[in-house]
Amino acid sequence: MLRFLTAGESHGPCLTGIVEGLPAGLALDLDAINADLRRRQGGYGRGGRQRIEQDHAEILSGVFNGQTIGAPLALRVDNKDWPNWKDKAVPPWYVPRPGHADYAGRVKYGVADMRLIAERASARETAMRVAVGGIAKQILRAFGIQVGSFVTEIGGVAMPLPDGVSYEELFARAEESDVRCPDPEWSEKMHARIRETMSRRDTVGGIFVVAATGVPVGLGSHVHWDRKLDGRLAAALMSIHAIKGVEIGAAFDNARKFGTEVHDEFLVSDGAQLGSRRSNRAGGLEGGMTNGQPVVVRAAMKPISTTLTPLQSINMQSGEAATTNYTRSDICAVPAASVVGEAMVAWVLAEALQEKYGGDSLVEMRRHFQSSTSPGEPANVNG
Ligand code: EPS
Repeated sequence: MLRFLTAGESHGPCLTGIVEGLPAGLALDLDAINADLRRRQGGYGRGGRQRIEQDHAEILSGVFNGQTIGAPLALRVDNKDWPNWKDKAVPPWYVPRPGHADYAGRVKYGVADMRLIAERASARETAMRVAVGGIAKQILRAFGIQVGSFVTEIGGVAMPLPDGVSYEELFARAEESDVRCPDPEWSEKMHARIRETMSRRDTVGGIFVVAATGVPVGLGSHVHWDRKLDGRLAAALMSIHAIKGVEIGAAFDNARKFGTEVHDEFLVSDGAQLGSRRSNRAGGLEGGMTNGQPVVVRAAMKPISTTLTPLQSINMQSGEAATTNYTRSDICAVPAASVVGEAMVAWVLAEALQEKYGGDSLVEMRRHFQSSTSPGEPANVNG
């Protein structure tokens, strides 16, 4: 079973991750992990912190001569901002920011200074998720699966999805844009929306797509609620800071249509492969299992809750009305969140891949993968 944990505060010395259950014999490309860390740091609309950090992962265990050995893998990403904070006298925070973890965290953990909540609630933690997800991506790549993302909407500026462009092409185009939008004209409009938000001293959210191609049929399962892959993907994406909505395929649009307009019909002629479809409105998932089509999920991010313009709040020590204090933050982090979304989707797919084709080594996983049933070859359950 694959699992991971992260530890670390936003302004502490470092972020730490422990990944367990990795198959032995996976050649790890640290440069690819660090490239993803750089991608997460980018994006127009980020705050001053990203000029300080240069995220770089260090592997401390579980790897020998560049390959996993089946043992727990420990990772570390340093916070370059730590020396600036370690001896700093920061006044306690008594005024919760609406939308942040401050208020509920203070009540739940019984700490007066809400900075103690904000430190761990910070999206800084997602740097470690991207490093861990980078490992998951390398497992997937060994089986021909690719995960990428792009941004479709920022602050209400919504790009219509282009027809007939492959996901690989959309991923590649997104890399050219500093808002990770695959269309240059829409990129410029999103850029303008962020500029306008800055001048209004406000924040914006948006929507991104994560897609995975080359996914085999049958990851996840229909037999139990907690094995359904769509639920697991939604939970993983919703666990990312500020993500408040997840859609599988064209779910919300599908909800407004007739069944005959929605369901992805099978193609049985024209030399189409058994199991090919006319469309992919289901986002590659039926009955909680992958169906061989690209897995497509969208996530909605709320605007960052640290706003330059104060919001009405309360001083929790005095009980008096107060307005929020501005602390350095991002104006828009949707492009960064899309890279974190890739990491979480990659993680869930790698977990499901290992459940289906499991083994203690990559060689064993590959053997199981190669000998698995094909669409025209049912297992002999009912004679
Ligand atoms: C964050 C607040 C800002 C962001 C941070 C998330 O940090 P700071 O308070 O140090 O300016 O920059 O994100 C990161 C540090 C990062 O690497 O993504 C928050 O409150 O969630």
